[in-house]
Amino acid sequence: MMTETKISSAKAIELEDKYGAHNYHPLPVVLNKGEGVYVWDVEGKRYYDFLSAYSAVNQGHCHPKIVGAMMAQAETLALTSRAFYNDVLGEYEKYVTEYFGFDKVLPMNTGAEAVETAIKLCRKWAYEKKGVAEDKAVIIVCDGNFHGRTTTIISFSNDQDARKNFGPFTPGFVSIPYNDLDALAEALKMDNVVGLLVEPIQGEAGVFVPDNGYLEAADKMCKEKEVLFIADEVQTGIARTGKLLAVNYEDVKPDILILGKALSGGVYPVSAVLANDEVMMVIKPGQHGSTFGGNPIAAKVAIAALEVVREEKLEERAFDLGNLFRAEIQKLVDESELLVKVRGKGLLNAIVINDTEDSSTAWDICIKLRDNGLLAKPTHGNIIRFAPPLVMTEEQLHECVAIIRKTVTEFKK
Ligand code: IF1
Repeated sequence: MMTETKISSAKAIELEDKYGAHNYHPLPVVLNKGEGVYVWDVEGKRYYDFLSAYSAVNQGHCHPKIVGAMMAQAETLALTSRAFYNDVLGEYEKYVTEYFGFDKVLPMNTGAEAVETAIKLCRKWAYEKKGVAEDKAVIIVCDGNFHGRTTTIISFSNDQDARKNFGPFTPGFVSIPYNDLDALAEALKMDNVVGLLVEPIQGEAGVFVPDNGYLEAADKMCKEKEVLFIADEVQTGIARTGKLLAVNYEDVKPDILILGKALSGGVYPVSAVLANDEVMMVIKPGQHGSTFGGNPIAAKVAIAALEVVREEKLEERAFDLGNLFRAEIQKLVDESELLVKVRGKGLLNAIVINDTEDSSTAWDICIKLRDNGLLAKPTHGNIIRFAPPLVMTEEQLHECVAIIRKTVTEFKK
């Protein structure tokens, strides 16, 4: 019987460095187990996971109900493609559309695929329903956006790392300042504007929470101009911010809703685009799709992942624990020269470090956090995102706050 050879951290890192593309710069820790709010490294050290795979494991690592649903379906019928029907996709489509209140869902796999799908839907709706001249559609996006890494999506990014030397770029996008209704009003005066694609909270930009009322006013302005409000809730959705969707903090009903990441609890790539028939029915057979989109495993996994959100009251937990977390970290901000502010909603938070964007301070703090048993990673430069699984208990959160406090107070630049 093959004995499992335990690989050392150094060896694992060496293999990735030698045989893997260098498209990431991971924190130097090699994980081999995850359970709930914890992950373990190959040397057996336990950590609190304060990144949650960028908000994909809201339900906690390897949630037994979700893993169980995946295993059961995987040993029954894993993939049919959409060339044929299967007995679980329709059940999932009914469940997820009723769960979020839309007529229909177009199932995909990754967040970027879902964003691309939303862009195609919006454009096609504009040409076929709104009467915009073909190839003239303009979609408004916001400065500082992150919607994925495909060539079209990075075409409207203003992050040089994400777009430099990947041109030529896809036309048809206009970028305006985030959280700026005057800029939106100006952009909506342009001809052929057909959609606004926006993150309800800008995650990668550093957990930028817009002013209260921004989303509702933007949604209203779009509806008045017959422009589709497209909410990218890939990172902010599925209870992460203390509501099922971040847009639920305001009276906002997106025309197109984009979901991903925690739609599967982090066990499997599942994403989805939801819309009402007026928009969704512009797509006809053969006009869009994906080999794995809506596969039986994804369908069963997503149902289980969404059931867990309700059964374990993850919205309420994220809301309450988030308030507790920010209150505790605010005390540290008030005491420490190193911290400028804490911001966020629910359990999507970030601290701004008192140093320049190009300093290594945020990274160095994350290294010390790792040594103290908590894993987090900087977003841009001097901002550290804190996003633990939503299944955390209050006691565990206090322990994590203590680790952050200890690390910050002992930190020497
Ligand atoms: C990486 C960032 C977070 C997203 C929003 C769509 C997507 C994402 C709001 C695309 C994905 C991931 C991608 C991952 C790191 C992570 C990330 F740092 F890149 F920006 F979370 F903030 N919309 N975000 O946040 O979903 O195709 O990845 O499934 O690319 O490094 P995906």
